[in-house]
Amino acid sequence: MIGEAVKLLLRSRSAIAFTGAGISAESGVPTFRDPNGLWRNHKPEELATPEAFKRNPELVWDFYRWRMELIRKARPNDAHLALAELERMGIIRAVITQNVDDLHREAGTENLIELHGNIFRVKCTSCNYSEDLKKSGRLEEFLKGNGVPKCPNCGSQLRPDVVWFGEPLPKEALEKAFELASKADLVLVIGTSGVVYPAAYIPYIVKERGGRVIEINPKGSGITPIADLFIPLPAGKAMRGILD
Ligand code: BJW
Ligand code: ZN
Repeated sequence: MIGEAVKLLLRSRSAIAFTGAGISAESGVPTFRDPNGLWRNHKPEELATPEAFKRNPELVWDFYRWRMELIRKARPNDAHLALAELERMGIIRAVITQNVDDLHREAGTENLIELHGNIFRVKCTSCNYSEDLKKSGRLEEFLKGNGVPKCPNCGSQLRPDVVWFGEPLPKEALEKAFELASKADLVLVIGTSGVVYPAAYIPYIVKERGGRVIEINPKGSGITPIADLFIPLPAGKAMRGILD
């Protein structure tokens, strides 16, 4: 199975990777829809909405501070590192991720498209203020804080710069992702349940244009029915096998 994946990758000319929360599971970052994805008895999908933020911004900020703390301590695993290596080898062109955890960047992936934002960025709910907390050096200060942080520019509430349900994806990132998908002859789909749109269209676009779909996921997903090759293994193990 791994041998077949290697053969397809080596034969491809414009492969891309499409990743979801499962690729970071082995780094200790909980996924959204697996049984351990609960925080204080709330489903993450009930907290990652504009309605939840309006209703209870303190609760949503508690959830994001908890995740930021957890993600900050996480390190890229063999799957993130292997994708960066495949990019350096010229085998994959880009990584399109739904993850907000920055682990692909830390692993060294250069052509990275983040469809759902980045957890280390915040933005104002009123003006166009935005801040990258890793770059500004204010991450510690943020994590120590309580309640809802305020915009230094206008005093309104700040929110995480991530995409919640019902919100549009960043235009440029989505266009670039669709463009790459429409030109790709192979997509390596890793660790996503493939149920959240428009991101989940990506493998379908590749397939529709005659490209191959390789999926790595210990369980089946919304993408499995169109996979040419399904590898039922954890991401780290499968990607180590592919690189060896
Ligand atoms: C392993 C593993 C291991 C475990 N190795 N694998 C078309 C059809 C139907 C609905 C819609 C549609 N178009 C839009 C919608 C509505 C909605 C949607 O998709 N709903 C469906 C759920 C029904 N989409 C939206 O609302 C999107 N916006 C939108 O469409 O806007 C339109 C608009 C246009 C113009 C103006 C206004 C509006 C936005 C979606 C935003 C998603 N946001 C989140 C939160 C991000 C912030 C944060 O992180 O806090 O994104 S929700 C959450 O789901 C997160 C993820 O990126 C996303 C996908 O989840 P993912 O990554 O697949 O994780 P899991 O947990 O589901 O799966 C993990 C997988 O890993 C599993 O399969 C495991 O088996 C596997 N795994 N261990 C490999 N070791
Ligand atoms: Zn502001």
